Amino acid sequence: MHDTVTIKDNSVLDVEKVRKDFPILDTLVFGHPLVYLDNAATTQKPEAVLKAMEEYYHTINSNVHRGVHHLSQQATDAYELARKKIAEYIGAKHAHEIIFTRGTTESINLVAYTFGKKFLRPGDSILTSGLEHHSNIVPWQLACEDRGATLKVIPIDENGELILDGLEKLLEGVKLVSVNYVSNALGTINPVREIIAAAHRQGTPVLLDAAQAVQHMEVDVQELDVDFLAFSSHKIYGPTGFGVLYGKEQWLNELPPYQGGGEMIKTVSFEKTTYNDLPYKFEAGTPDMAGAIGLGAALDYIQKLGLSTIRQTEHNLMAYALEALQEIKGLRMIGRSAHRAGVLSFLVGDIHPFDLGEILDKQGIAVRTGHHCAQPIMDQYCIPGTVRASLAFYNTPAEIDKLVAGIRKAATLLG
Ligand code: C6P
Repeated sequence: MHDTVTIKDNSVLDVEKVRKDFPILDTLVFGHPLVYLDNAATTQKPEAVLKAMEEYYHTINSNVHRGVHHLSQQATDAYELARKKIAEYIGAKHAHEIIFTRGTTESINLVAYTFGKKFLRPGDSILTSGLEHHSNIVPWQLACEDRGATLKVIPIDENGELILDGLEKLLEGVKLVSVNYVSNALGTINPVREIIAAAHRQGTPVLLDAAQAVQHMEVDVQELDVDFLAFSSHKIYGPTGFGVLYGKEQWLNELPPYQGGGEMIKTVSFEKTTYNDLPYKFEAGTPDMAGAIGLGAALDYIQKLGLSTIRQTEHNLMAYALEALQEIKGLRMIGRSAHRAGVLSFLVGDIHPFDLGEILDKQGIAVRTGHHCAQPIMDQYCIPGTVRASLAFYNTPAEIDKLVAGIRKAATLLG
């Protein structure tokens, strides 16, 4: 059973108009108009996000939750409004279930550390998958090492899809399941509903790494019934260095604090410290106010365009790109799931991905090459890495044509 994403209407974006919102897309690279196809690494920021952050620093910059003075109140209101917007965007029941972090990596580390400390015992295990980014592997390895637990892995097949046949058996002794919604290396959309349902039948919580999902499709934490969810602002048109951890209230209340400092406390004495309520218990120190406000503005922007319209626009572009790339002689798609979002990973003949990426760069085409922080996937395919073109709604069929022409040129030069 695969996750199907319902597209509510068939409307598509006026991409030429939308592109005007992203000033950086007019950049020339080596004399060529930039073709930005590295959106899975980070997306470009619309003017509305840049403006919101600039306005914050120009007009209300001050520390939040600390001052009675006017600016501090205004900054606090803007900051907490952003939390509400984020909660609404992912369908959280309460704004206090949204913890602000530095990104997906920190969100997963927070859960791995605190959940490990509270719940992991020698002989227990954590279940992840063979399709993960390093940031959904290494934090769990650290927690398992620390607690004498083991890390188990859902295997993948040659199409880059999870093999769920043995899932019930794999779940035995598992204290938490942590998988991604969409693979950053192959673009596979994982059947997360099936995984969550199976885990919950055994009373096991699930963390979803949604770093490559929330910008492409509707993600509703209550409908998914997921226990934790992590994503990064910079991959959803917001600023870098800012991210989100969603957790169900009862889970967040059970976990111990992650870092100590200001804001996360209620009272401090040398004898005993008591901790703050959610979400502040997990937010030690002065937070990134402009980051929160920037992400809030990014979500406003996306919602104005319409997530189902974005989804349909990207779906059409993906179909166009898949067909066009497959016409290239010697091109091998890595990951062949029919359920994919955002990402096209491939190799061409014997050309090293890095060499291909360099030649594309000289033509103004930005792609990512290498293992994409997902080395176990590359090991599975016995390859050093891939060339990855990753799409956003502001990309065009004409840009895909340039990518195809660029690859053909590289193949002639290097083949
Ligand atoms: N993937 C890519 O080029 P941070 O770095 O914390 O914002 O996100 C980490 C992360 C976690 N999970 C997934 C599925 C991801 O794709 C990423 C980031 C980027 O694929 C940079 S390595």
